[in-house]
This record gives sequence, C-alpha cells and structure tokens, in this order.
Amino acid sequence: MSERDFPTDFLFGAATSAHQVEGGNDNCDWWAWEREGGSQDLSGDACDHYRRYTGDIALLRELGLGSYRFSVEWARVEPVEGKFSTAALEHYRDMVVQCRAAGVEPIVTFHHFTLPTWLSRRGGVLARDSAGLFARYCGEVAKALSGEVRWALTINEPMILVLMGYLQGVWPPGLKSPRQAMRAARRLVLWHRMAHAAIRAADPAMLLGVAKHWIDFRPFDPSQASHRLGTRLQHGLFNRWYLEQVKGESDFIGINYYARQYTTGLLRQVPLASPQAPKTEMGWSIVPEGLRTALESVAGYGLPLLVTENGIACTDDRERSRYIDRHLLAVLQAMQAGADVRGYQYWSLLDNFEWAEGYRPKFGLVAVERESQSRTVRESAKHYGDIAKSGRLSADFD
Ligand code: IFM
Repeated sequence: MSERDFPTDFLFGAATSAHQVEGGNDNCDWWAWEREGGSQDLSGDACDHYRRYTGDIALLRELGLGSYRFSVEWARVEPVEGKFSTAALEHYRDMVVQCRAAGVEPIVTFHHFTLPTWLSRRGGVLARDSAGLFARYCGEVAKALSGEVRWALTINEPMILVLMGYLQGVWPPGLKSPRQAMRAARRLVLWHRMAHAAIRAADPAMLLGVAKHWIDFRPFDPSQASHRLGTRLQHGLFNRWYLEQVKGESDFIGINYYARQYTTGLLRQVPLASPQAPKTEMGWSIVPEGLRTALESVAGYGLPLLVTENGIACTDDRERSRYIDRHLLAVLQAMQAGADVRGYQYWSLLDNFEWAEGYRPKFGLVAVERESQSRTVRESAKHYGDIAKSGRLSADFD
C-alpha cells in the first residue's frame, strides 16, 4: 500500500439534507422563513428527491460511490405533535434498504437545520421540552430504520444553527441575542444526549455522532494580540466547546470542513486573507490543510472520524476536481499522522437549495435542471468516482 492509497473499506460518498433536496417540505420552519423573504429563492420542489431517490441512489452506485449521507425530515415524520406518519417512516426505511441493495452505506442524519412548524410555533429549540421531543422523534425513527443503519448523526452543525439562527438572526428563528444563543447551544447538547439514549434503546448497533462544522480560524495579523486572542476564543467556542460536551455520548465524530477564516478581533472575522486568495463562489477561502488540522486535532478524542461534509460551490467544474483531490490528500496526510478517518462525504451529491442563498451556489457532483428535474453527471463526479473505485489518489500535486 502506498501513501496515496486509502483503506479498502474507506467510505467514499456524497451528502444531502432533506429540506435542501426533497421538495415540498411545507410543514417546517424554513418553508415559512423563505416566504418571509429569508432566502433568495423559495425551496419549492427542490430536486424532487422525495420522489426521485431511487434514481439518485442509482447515480451514486453508477459513480462507484459507497456511501450516502442524507437526513430524515422531522416535519414529515411527526407532522403533528405526537402523531407519527407511518408513510414517512416507511419512506426513509425504503431509502436505507435501497441504499443497502445498491451497495451504498447509508449515513443518516436525524436533524439538519429544519424544525416542524408545530415545534417552531412554540419556541423551537428553546421550548422547555424540545430535547425530550427530539429524543422521542429520534426513537421512532431509529425503530423504523432498525437493523439497517450503522452510521448515524443526531444533529448537523449545531453551532452553525446557533450562530445563524440565534446570534446573527439570518436563519430561523431570526434572533440576535447572545443570551438566547448560549441557551440554544446548551439545549442542543441536551438534544444530543437525550437522542443518544433514545436511539441506543431502539437500536443498540447504530454508531452515533454529530456532524460538527469546523472552521480553521487564524489571526488575520498574527502580530496583533487582539487577533490572536480572538482566534483562540472563536476556536474554543465554535470548534471545541460542543465536542467537549458530547464526546462521552459519541461513538465517532463527524467533521464538516469548508474554509479558513481570519480573525480580526474578539468575535470578528474576514473570510479571506487577501483579495488574491483562492475562494469559492460562497466567498470562502480554499485551504485544504485546514481539513488536515481539524482531523489531527479531533483525533485526540480517540474516536473514529468521518468527514461528513466537504465541498465547493463553483462555476468551473475543474475547480471541483482539484478541490476534491487536494482535500482527499489532506485526509490521507491526517490518517498517516494517526487520525482514524473512516470516510469522506462530498457536499453535495446534487445542486440544491443553499438556505439563505437559494439555488445560485452549485455544490453538486450532479447538476440538476430544476424545470425538468434532469440530472447531469459532472466530470468532477466521474473523477471522484474513479478515486473511489480505485481507492487511490492519482493526481499530481505541485
Ligand atoms: O448546504 C450546507 C449544509 O446544509 C450544511 N453544511 C454546509 C453546506 C454548505 O453551506
């Protein structure tokens, strides 16, 4: 085995989330938020994945990808408080069964940003009993999927939810309150702990983790004490704090990594070090070494790791292939340094609804023409599929 080879059971896959691809998810807080002007677009039919998932799973298989990370939509499973939809639970069971039949390992997320309308109306995450309600929902889902899922994530990017929804107010529930943000963060720790217990009880074999967004914070000007202090503070609060709280109730850690951010003060950042720095269509700086740093750093918890998201929004698809190559190299380097990384999920399988930015950013391995819902496999997808099939990174790096 050379230093460019991945282990034979390494999970090369792609990720999506329910609201971003399913379409018609009209019973959740984001649907209402979009109608209040909270996004550039309405999610509408999205990629119609709720009906087209069989074809989309077939695409993964044809590409040679061995895993699919997707989320279960709470608003569909429990459309009314305490009433669980058998049809929705059967739908998600069918998804995992179809993944298995296609030789694609399902990686299931229980919560990916959206809340059922009934819960958001009575306080959402901050409602006194939200953790118990989340745990009950997770228990029902785990029962329905029992025996078919090995890797599961309770919550996607809890600290992004806190930042965008409770501190910056640009996502639902639109609060701009440090106090409420701290309450929401603590509450989401409880969500994970209680969900962990409920899922364990329903299916003791599921491996459980969270998908933790990691930002590679650096001082914009290392000679300035306030930039260095701000970097330490943001790293501690954003990257570390949540993981410290939930490590005891985790079987593995999921890392979502996209970018480096440069710190210019206690809670201030700029996305790029200079106007010339390479960036994505989201304006995020491209720094593959940040993924290596993240993985080597969380390896200290002694748990298996999954890269649960990493990807680029771009208009030139060649950039996507280069991005994947360079980030997979960072994964290999982290593994060679001792990190127990079990897989890499590219974000995203499909061009999809990018929250407040709507449909403009194109993250997909597969382009989706939304009028016709036709799928076009990009060259970068074939490139990534070839890496997955060979288990080897063959790019030349300068
Ligand atoms: O689209 C999002 C996803 O829902 C969560 N992680 C980051 C992605 C790109 O912004």
